[in-house]
Amino acid sequence: MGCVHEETFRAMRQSIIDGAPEAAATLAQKSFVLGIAPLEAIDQGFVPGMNDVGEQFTLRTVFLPDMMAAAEAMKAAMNVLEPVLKQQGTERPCAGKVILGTAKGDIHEIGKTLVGTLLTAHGFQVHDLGVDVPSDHFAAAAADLAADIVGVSALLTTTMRGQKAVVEAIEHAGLRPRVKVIVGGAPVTRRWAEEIRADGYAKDAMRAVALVQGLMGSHSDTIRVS
Ligand code: B12
Repeated sequence: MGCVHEETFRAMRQSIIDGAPEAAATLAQKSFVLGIAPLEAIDQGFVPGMNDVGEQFTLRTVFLPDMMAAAEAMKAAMNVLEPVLKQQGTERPCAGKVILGTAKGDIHEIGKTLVGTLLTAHGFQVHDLGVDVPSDHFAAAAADLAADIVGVSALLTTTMRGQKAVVEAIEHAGLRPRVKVIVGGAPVTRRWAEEIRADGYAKDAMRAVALVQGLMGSHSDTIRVS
């Protein structure tokens, strides 16, 4: 027996594969009426569509314009779902300050933005530096805004080294260990995070929230002990 929303999820996935922003936005709206939680729509409907397009790109059965159209459709869906996700965090006391951005040379923003939205929904104050961010900008922002956590996203194997550069920049600025650096993005692994001495890694946005909550916990522990 399939899930009752299986057909809607399939249509969501297809709207991304088709690169159809209007269909994606309409389906996102429809999810509210059907009682599908925004995160469920993202995880089970829209993101599998992005993954499908990515796989087909590797197999050369779709090309760059298709991937761009898919990203536009994803953004259209997120524009509808994001305000609802964020709303959940507005009345909470600030749980911590997080700076987010995509590593230098990398313009993939969807995953990073989703992590930011979920952190906001869980009461964190998020400053999004955008895409293609040089490592020293992360360090400068961390100092200026007195951030607790800096999160660096990388979707290309070639831009992962930008994450290492951020760890080093935060260290050179004398901000470690107070400021924690976390990393993520499709090619990033726990092993890579350990290798570059990042403070944490998460595979998806929900796990990123748990990671940040954990690090904020250990942060106040450190203060208590010292
Ligand atoms: C959409 C897309 C694009 C769009 C981006 C649009 C945009 N505005 O973001 C466009 C078309 C512009 C694009 C361009 C390119 N892309 Co592209 N793209 C993708 C695609 C299909 C989906 C990425 C995505 O949005 N996924 C959905 C989100 C929700 O998932 P996510 O990003 O992984 O994020 C989640 C987690 O990783 C994690 N996370 C993410 N960031 C962070 C940060 C922290 C701190 C934490 C804790 C967690 C975390 O949480 C997120 C939410 O759950 C992927 C394939 C794939 N499946 O990854 C290829 C892919 C990443 N692209 C690829 C390539 C090659 C390119 C180009 C070089 C193509 C070209 N020839 O020009 C360019 C590079 C441009 C550049 N300089 O950055 C390759 C990378 C190969 C590699 N190993 O390096 C991939 C894997 C496709 C493939 N199979 O070959 N791309």
